[in-house]
Formats: sequence, structure tokens, C-alpha cells
Amino acid sequence: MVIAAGRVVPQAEARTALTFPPSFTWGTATAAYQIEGAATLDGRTPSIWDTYSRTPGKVRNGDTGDVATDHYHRWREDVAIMADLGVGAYRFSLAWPRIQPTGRGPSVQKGLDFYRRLTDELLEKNIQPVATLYHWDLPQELENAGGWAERDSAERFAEYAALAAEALGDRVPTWITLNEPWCSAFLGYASGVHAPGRTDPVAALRAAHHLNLGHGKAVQALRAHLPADAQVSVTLNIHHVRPFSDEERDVDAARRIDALANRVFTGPMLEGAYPEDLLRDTASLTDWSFVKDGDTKEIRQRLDFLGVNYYTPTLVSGGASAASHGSDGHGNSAHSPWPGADDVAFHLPPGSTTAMGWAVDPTGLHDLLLRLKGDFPQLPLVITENGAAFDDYVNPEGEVNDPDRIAYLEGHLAAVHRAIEAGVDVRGYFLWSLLDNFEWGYGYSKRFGAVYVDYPTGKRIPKASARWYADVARTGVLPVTETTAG
Ligand code: IFM
Repeated sequence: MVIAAGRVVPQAEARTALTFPPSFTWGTATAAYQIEGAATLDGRTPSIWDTYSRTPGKVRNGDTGDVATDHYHRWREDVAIMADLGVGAYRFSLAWPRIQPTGRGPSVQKGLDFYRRLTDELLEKNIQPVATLYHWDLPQELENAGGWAERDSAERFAEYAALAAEALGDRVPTWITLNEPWCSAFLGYASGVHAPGRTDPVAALRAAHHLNLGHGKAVQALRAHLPADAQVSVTLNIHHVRPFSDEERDVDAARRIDALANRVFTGPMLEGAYPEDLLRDTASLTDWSFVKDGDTKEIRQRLDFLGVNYYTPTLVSGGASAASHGSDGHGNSAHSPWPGADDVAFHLPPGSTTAMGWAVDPTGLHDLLLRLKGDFPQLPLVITENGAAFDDYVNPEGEVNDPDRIAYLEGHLAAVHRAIEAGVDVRGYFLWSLLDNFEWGYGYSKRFGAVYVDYPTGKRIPKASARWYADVARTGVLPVTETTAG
């Protein structure tokens, strides 16, 4: 029990407050295909997601990003909402097919102008723009030429990076090359639950390498065109993989999934080599001869921070007779996104779940941040995505109350705070997402936004969590229960 204002309060209700460093960046995040719409306007041509979502049976309810939240027309209103919330930064992605429609050749003025207007407005409102070059919308013409499975995609990506930096480098201080290349490679080319929907495990490993190579080349292209103080990074959805038990086969399953999910990217990007165990585990599928001399040197570039996306931990066991990757939280497909790991079973971690069926477990984020500090002690970290989908609805008063999302954010921000206290250099946090949006294979059925979008009218309604987050961002102080504070 504690006494508060003369009243006895049960211990569970006692509140305390966690203060973040004054320099901590508070932001929100989105991605082009998920919000922009205007799929055929101003010279934009189809990306792999246009093709995929228009293919019957691929996306729930046949939803597409044709209109999405209509941000292409409502961007001024969306920036005003962010200004109202008082967030300090906005992470968005540039649509490659809007800037360089076929993935080759010169840029399109109208496409660049959209991002110029957007970033001018952000700067005007004191919101720092953070641009991601690639959040999964590969121009379809490049996929027709083999997509990320082919080496040329890395060259094309670097060329696009240079065009974007040349045009927007005077106003965008922070750049991220790729968002979650694991999804691009393994959901796109192995399990097929993401565009381009291919189901070839070797193509997925090739894609992972060419994404890595594209990243390395793009970092160099960005630095060649950006002011010297620009920040350059990549965002990875590092899986926090836990073994089901401490039995050897479960521990080994966790090691293998960690290699396929995480170290396939952090190895070359941060350490200059693919992990030996990854090459061994996948040797029956490929000899990795698509990695050419000098590639890993080119992939390893200095980064100003690492972008980390975290939603839920991953729980695995070994020795399964048939793969149960369906419960890995990455959608259902007869084809596994985990090449060479067919005997690994995925389990739902204990506790409550979000509308995605993902377990709510902030300890995963805390432990992940500590692990990254251990592995890469000098590298600052930024949480470039964290958030949750719930079944939000507008009540008769016209409000959207989302206590589950507030609880999720409170728990995860407290975990970030604990990690900072333990010495991890976490510089910022971007809530996914500013707006409800197109959730890939789930279409519009999952709402991740702090702002509710009424899709038929496009009307925006800030949810209770948006007001809650605004207070935290404005003050840098997180109110928590003493239990959450830990
Ligand atoms: O909506 C996605 C986003 O595009 C990438 N990271 C995970 C989010 C939620 O699934």
C-alpha cells in the first residue's frame, strides 16, 4: 500500500515516472506504399506491391494501396497532426517508383517535388525528417529483370540512392537505406507472403546478399551526395530469438534462426563477413558463390546508428518432424521463410497478444537492446519502429479509446528506459505508426496507428494513445506503474 493525497492506494496502482535524456528523439513512422495512395499519379509506375496486391488471393479482402490513407493528397493535414502531437521527428519512406519509375535512368520531377513539399512542411513545423529509401516497393520492371535475386538490383539501388540524396539531401538530415531486409528477402522470395510472392529458398538467400550489397553501395552513394554531418543507417527487424528450453536441440534451433534472421545482415554490414555457421547451415541449398570477391568489404560501411524494429520475441524449438513456421508471426504459407531450418518449430510466447496474434513482451526489447550493446558496443541504437495493432473502433462520442495500445507502449518505453539505465546508447524511439494503414498481406484489417483512419472518408481521429504519446514526447517523462518500472 502507499498513501497518495490522503487516500490508501493498492500497490498495483502506485505510479512513478521515468525521465528520458533531454536529447532523446521522439518520433512516429510510416511507409510510402502503406499510406500514400495515388498509385498512378504524376508518373508513378507499379511496384512489386501494386502487382502483388492486385493478384487475387494475395492480400486479405483484395485490398490494395491504390488509395491507402490518401496521404499523397492529405500530407499537410498529417504534418499538422504531428505538429499538434508535438513529435520531434517523422520517419517516412520514399517511393522508388515515384522517383525513378522503372528503376533506371533519370528522376521524375513531380515525384521529388512531393517529398520536397513534405519535408519543407516538416522542417517548418520543427519536425526532423528521417527518410527511408526502401520500404519494400521495388519498381516492377526491376522484378521483371529478376528482382533482388539478381546482382544488378544492388547497382540500381545505389543509383536511386544517389538521385534521392542529390535532390533531398539539403533538407533531410537522416537517411536509412533499407527497412527490414529480412522481410524483403525471406517473406518476399521464400515464403511468398510478401511481394513479389516467390517461393524459392535459394532466391531468398541471393536476395539477402543483394540487399546487403545494395545497402553498402547506397551508403557510399548517400555519403557522396549528402552534407558531411548527415546521419546514415539501416533498419533491421532484429528477432529476439529465445530457445523453448535449454535442451541442446532448442538452443541450436535458436542459433540457426538467429543466423537466418539477424546475423545474415549484421554479419556483413557490421563485421564484414557472413557468419560461418550460416554458410554451414545452408550448404545443402547453396555454395553462396553469388558472393563475389570484395562484396563483404563493400557491404561493411560506417553507420551512424543502427535502426531497430521490435514488436515481439521469437520462441523456437528444434527437432520438429515438419516445420511449424506458421506460428512464427509472419503469415501462413506452405513455404517456409527459413531456408534450411525445416525442423525448427515456432511457438507463441506466453502472455497476452495483439490483433496480429503477436505476444506482448517488453522484456524481449530490453534483452535485445542489451544484446546489441554487447555485440556492437560502439554503435548507437534508435528504435525505428515499435507499436501494436488492436481492434480499434470509434465510440458513439466519436472517440477512439485504445488502453491496450497505451499499455503496450508504456511497457516497451519502460523497457527502453531500463536499457538506457543499464548503459545502452538508445537515441530515439519512433512509434509505429502515425496512421492506421495498409498492413501488407493483412490489408486494412489491422490498425497500428496512433491516429485512426476512417477509410471511406479519409477522416483522421487521434486515438487516446496519440494524446498519451504526445504528453510523453513533449515532456520526455513516462508515467508508469511501479510494477512496469521494474
Ligand atoms: O507495418 C509494418 C511495417 O511496414 C514494417 N514493420 C512492421 C510493421 C507492422 O507489421
